[in-house]
Amino acid sequence: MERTYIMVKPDGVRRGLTGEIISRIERKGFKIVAMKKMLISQQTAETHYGEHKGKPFFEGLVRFITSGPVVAMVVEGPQAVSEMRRLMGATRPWEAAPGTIRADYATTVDENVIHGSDSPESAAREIGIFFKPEEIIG
Ligand code: YYY
Ligand code: MG
Repeated sequence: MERTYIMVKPDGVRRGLTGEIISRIERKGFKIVAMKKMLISQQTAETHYGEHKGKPFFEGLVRFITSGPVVAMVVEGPQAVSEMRRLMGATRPWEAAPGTIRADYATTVDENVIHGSDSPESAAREIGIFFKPEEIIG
């Protein structure tokens, strides 16, 4: 069993796509073991996206991810990290495979609806940023 950090980004929440995304995760057979709607602070956003600090899109990314509520989740299942990345599709929606969340619901890289951890190590780090251990109910 593996856990990953998934987040419906502010564009997805604004557009009313949260339910659709939750449905896809549940239909797949993965378990949502923690979930909350929240506003991310500037500082938390910079920590979460720390690997991108210094890149040209960093400031815009932090502004976007703090622009409205997100729905944060911990998703559990076999190969949850790579499987959720597969369900999400490529970062650039025009490169995402048809039927993936980003292919179906996004057109631009800066507003691509969903975040998912890119490795088990990132997942552990990101889950620790957004959830206390007691908020995760397996
Ligand atoms: O993990 P993933 O979200 O698929 O992509 P990352 O390369 O980690 O980039 C994080 C986030 O940054 C991406 O989802 C959108 C944004 N971004 C951007 O706005 N412009 C880029 N050229 C690259 C990434
Ligand atoms: Mg990433």
